Amino acid sequence: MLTIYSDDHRLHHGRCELIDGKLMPCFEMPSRADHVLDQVKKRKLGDIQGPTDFGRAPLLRVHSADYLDFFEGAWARWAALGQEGDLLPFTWPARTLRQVKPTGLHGELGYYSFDAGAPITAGTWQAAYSAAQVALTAQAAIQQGAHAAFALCRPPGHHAAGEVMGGYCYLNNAAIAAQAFLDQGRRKVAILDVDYHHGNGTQDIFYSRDDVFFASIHGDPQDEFPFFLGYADETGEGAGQGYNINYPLPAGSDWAAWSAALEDACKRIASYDADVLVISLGVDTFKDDPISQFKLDSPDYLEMGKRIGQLGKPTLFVMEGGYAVEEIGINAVNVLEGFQRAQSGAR
Ligand code: OKP
Ligand code: ZN
Repeated sequence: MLTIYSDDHRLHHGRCELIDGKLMPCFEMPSRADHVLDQVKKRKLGDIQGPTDFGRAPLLRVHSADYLDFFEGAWARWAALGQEGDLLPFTWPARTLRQVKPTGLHGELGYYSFDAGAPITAGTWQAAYSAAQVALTAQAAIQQGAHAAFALCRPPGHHAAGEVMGGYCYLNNAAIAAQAFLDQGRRKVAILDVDYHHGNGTQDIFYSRDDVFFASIHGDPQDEFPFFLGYADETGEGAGQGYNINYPLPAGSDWAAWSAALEDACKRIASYDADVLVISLGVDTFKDDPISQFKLDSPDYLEMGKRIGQLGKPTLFVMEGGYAVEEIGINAVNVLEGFQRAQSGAR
């Protein structure tokens, strides 16, 4: 399987995040991608190539021009104020406030974000832009005939909506790739989000559409980030009614519970009859993940990949979360190897 990777991810290195009332070093750190790349090499998954630059046009199919312009220019505005620390939002237009877009930096940042978990640093735009190109390059490989490809994206993307950053995410790599498939002639795309956290951004982007089926298996938002989306009664709206499915699972869920949700999701994806499959591949479902509450073990990821492979669809894997840094590579590559085993078994 081809892997697409860019060193540009290193340009994004947030300093800290607020966890349990304490400022902690960001869990979403550059070494995450290093560990995944190491395993890709060590286990000889296949070729590793850099991204092609497809420009802004495919990003604009998912994100607004105003949002992209703000994100690209935000650091320069912050630096012009003499600031060197990370740029972080701290006020949002919640209920009782107006959905106005202020002209000042902090107001605009609050307007374009939903939490304080997505710090903007000097290199964040370039890293996120390159991650989106990584996803698009892997997507192009599938469009050109590859059965599968791995987009080793960092920063992740599935919490980012059309005009909102948050949850370590800025540009929705999986959504941008899914939209590119449609723009290049595919008629139906299924996105399966296996990250521990609900893919609220992806859901929102495609919620009223029937050309993208979205399924997400995640920690119950009653008690888990992102709290305000990801419930089982969110099934799509308008033309998108019936094309969104959420599987919120309780803390402590193990492979038995998780794989039952996967089985249902796979049956739904099969009956949707997608032309192509995009996997939002987070491995923060791992038992030792420092910010998550599921109990999957490393061999379970082989099974996960195998079940996904049995769908028999051209499949784009897009890296999302996973914070048990030592194991993230093992677990992510287990999914990819499991997928490949299912392919060779089918032939
Ligand atoms: C990004 B991805 C934990 C706070 C967690 C944000 C989590 C973002 C996860 N106390 N805050 O889906 O892996
Ligand atoms: Zn996650």
